[in-house]
Amino acid sequence: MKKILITGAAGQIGTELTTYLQSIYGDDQVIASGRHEELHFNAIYEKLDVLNAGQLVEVIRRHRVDSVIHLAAILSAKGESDPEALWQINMNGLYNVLEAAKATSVSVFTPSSIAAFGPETPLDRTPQVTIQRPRTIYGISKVAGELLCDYYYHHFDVDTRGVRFPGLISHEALPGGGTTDYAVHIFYKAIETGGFICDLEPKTFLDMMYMPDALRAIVELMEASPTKLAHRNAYNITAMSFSPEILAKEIQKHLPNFKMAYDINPVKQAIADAWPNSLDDGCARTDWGWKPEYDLPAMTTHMLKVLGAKLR
Ligand code: AKB
Repeated sequence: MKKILITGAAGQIGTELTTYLQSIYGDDQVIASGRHEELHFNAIYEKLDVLNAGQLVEVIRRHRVDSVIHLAAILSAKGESDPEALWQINMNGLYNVLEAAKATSVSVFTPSSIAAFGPETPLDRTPQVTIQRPRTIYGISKVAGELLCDYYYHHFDVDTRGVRFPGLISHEALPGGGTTDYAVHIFYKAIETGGFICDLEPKTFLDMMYMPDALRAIVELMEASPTKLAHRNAYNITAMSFSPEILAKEIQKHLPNFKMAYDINPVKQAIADAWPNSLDDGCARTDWGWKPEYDLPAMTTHMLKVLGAKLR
């Protein structure tokens, strides 16, 4: 990657990815973009709506972009309350990005998700290639998006790359409207109030990853030799798998008075129950050397340290 355009740069991933890419490729090499007038951090910024196909091509050409990291999307729980908006942004946005890539020869990274699996998928050590019959509109958009990336790679020679992200835990920007959001909010509440009301049941296992690993995964996959990549839809990647009660116990090792209560959100619980307990990320490890650095204890220690310094 040399000159990179990020869509959805104000979101949970984009906020940190912008500064991370600037630190590797240089401040002038990263174009952050989004639908807002401007961003609060230091970066070249374009007000850009991914639903505006012509503007996408114009921005790519004007900045001589060679790689697009396409992050603009609506997440799982929010999508269930407005499926039409989700389809518009997630599907038509990706379609426009892939069409722009076909016209300008840029490479494209777009994240898929554990949401691309469903109740018929094997739940434990979920393989790279398996049954994908999700029942959320978000999951359906992710499967369709994976297939679309495959299609543009095979038919139009577009260099498409992607990963199936698990829940992402971070301390810069909050996630919005996801099923795995509890694993971020819990840290804020643990520090601010000493207690947290969790909207998923105590034994709900889901894959998770700390943001530094997620950012590194994007760069490592985009920099991998194309000849090594057997999968152009999206690679399973994971770093840890835990349930709310396990995360609460880990936090209590640092904050012994931390208390967890439960008030289950039925929409989120149904979504989480249909997602894998743990992914098999063997193909990513073999093809491009994927290896996470943060497990549950390391992530918890780091989150509490950084957020503690920020919030106290
Ligand atoms: C969500 O919960 O919707 C996202 C995801 C796993 O894709 N964090």
